[in-house]
Amino acid sequence: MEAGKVTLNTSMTMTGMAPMIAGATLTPDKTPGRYTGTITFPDSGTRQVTVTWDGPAGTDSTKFSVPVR
Ligand SMILES: [Cu+2]
Repeated sequence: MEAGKVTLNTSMTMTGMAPMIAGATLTPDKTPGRYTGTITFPDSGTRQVTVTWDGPAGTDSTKFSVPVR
């Protein structure tokens, strides 16, 4: 499947702080259907990750949580 433009956004809710937001644009890997990107987090903790894609099949997104150590 060709997903077109794929972006990844993360946010972390911390008490007493504005949400920490970080994002990246993903690029196609050698394996079809796989995308890679690099992102750096200044601290550890659980991130809410949203991946959005925009391609011939339309626009959609998915959300999940990732622990950062
Ligand atoms: Cu944080």
